[in-house]
Amino acid sequence: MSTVRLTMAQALVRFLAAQHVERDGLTHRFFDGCFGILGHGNVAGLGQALGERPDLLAFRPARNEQAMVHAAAAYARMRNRLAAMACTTSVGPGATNMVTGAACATVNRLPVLLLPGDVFASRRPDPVLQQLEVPWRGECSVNDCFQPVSRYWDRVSRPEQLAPAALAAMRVLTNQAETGAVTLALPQDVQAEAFDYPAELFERRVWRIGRPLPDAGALDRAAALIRASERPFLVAGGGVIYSEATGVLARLAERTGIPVGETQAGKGSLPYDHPCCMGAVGATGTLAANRLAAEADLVIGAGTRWSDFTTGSKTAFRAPGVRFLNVNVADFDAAKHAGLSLVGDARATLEAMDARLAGWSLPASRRELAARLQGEWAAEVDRLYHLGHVPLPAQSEVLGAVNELSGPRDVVVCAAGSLPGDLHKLWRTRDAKGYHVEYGYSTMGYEIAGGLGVKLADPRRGVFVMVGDGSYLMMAQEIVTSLQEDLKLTVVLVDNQGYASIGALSRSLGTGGFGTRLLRREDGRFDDRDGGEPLPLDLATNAEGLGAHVIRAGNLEEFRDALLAARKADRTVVVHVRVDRYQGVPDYESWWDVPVAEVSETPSVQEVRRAYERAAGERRWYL
Ligand SMILES: Cc1ncc(C[n+]2csc(CCOP(=O)(O)OP(=O)(O)O)c2C)c(N)n1
Ligand SMILES: [Mg+2]
Repeated sequence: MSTVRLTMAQALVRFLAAQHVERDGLTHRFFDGCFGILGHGNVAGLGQALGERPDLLAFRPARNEQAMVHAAAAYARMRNRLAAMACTTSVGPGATNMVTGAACATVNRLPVLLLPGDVFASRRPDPVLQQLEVPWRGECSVNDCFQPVSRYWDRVSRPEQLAPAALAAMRVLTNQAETGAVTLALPQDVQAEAFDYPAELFERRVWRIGRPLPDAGALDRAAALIRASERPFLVAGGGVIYSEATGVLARLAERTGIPVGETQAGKGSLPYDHPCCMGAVGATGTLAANRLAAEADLVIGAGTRWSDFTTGSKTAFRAPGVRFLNVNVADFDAAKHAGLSLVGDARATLEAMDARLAGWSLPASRRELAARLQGEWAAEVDRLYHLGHVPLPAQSEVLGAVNELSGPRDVVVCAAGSLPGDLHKLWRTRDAKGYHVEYGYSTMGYEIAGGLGVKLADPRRGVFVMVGDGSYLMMAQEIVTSLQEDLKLTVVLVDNQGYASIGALSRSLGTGGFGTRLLRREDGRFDDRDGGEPLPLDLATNAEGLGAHVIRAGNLEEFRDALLAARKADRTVVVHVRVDRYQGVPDYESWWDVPVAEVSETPSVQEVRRAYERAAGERRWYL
């Protein structure tokens, strides 16, 4: 057997460079590079290995470990989970900074390979700098924190363990049902240790991503359910986009007339003006989708994990005998809501369904209803895009301007605050990859880092990052990385001086917006009332300091001009615009379950509690 003498870190780099995936006959490399921040724990191990062989795996230094995992997750999402990035860190804080990123990737079912440095496997110098000692468990380190947020977790405590650990990691990363964050904790002494690895480990390896189908019996039962339904409604989730099922979905919907609502990850499954596209469904849904959802007798979920935002906390689907039918590559999701479970690839399964539904379609009256609702919704979007709100514009107008002035293949990126809900309702998606809102974990700080990952995955597309002032303050530093990597982003910094979304939520719950405005502390209160002295923040100047080309827009007209000027800039642009904090987009016959205090001294809370109990009484079990 031929062997190669390498350090564990060198062996890992060689292995990663040799991994490929194949789907539908197309084969390409799985890893496009490695983000990292070096320190003790990886500088002499993986750092040495990456530095020695930049031809194998490109190293991309980042500014914050959490951010680099977001960038990696966004990259994988943009590549429909067929490619990924690795992330290397030092021990201790560098490592645990990735925990939030790992959770975010796992919630969103996106492959990222995390390589945190770890304390010495030998334990000879213990406790090393940044080691958190666990008095009752010698082999525990902070990297054990990654276990519940990873889909596979391992610690490579001997160099030869790399072979099984790396193969197990690849199985999970490329498994469409199981994928998410995969963590290989790498003790720093082992990274630098040499071993005679079998040469076979480094040979080109192709992981085949199939298109599994449910069994014929399940497909027959599903077709019978649909044929027997009078008011079916289909909910398209991220799985439709990842499996590239948008074409077959469009055909199926068009032929049968089944209207389609979209989740956050599934938005873009149909172009916004497709006759069956009812847009967003659920808590942040459109009136069109929510009306049809409410009366549906059969709800077909395709590639969705049924989050509470999609189901309106189990109030969106209201028909007395409503049944569910779930197409999902993961049986975990397919089984939800006591649905008829179709475990399979979304594209292959929808194709099989289409064939079984030959000759069947909904009566013209259902299509007419959908067309009328779609038309009414288009008018509502137009209204919100052009409110003429003064003196400050409304956020919906800023969003509308970005939509109208971006190209059909450009991508909008967002994650937390009031923007995701507004985007879900109002963004007119023209391309299956044009809408990128992280709303599985809704991580403040994902926005700019995520935009970086999107641009890296497809540099030919324009990338518009829409970020609130709160999220910007949490994580803006990857602007620097975008300059370093020459990845131009257009960042729209929507400044409403604080956490407006939570302020509005708080006011709706009777708690007056407490703690959600950026105010100088005044008599111990942090209420969201007018008055109070805002903190002297200048985020535009902050962005300038990070090297971005900054444009300050004082009103909507200037904002539109700024977007046009941003096109000509040769590096990342930040367009700063103030919007009216209190001019939100309404909800459309939807509800989201946020528990209200059962007892309180505050009359407004008592009143909201009574309304909460009434609304909560409408919740369904879907058993
Ligand atoms: C890391 C993280 N911390 C806290 C939250 C809870 N949260 C959701 S939105 C929000 C405020 C966001 O503020 P900003 O970005 O200014 O957007 P706005 O609400 O003003 O639209 C907070 C605190 C979160 N989603 N993520
Ligand atoms: Mg804000």
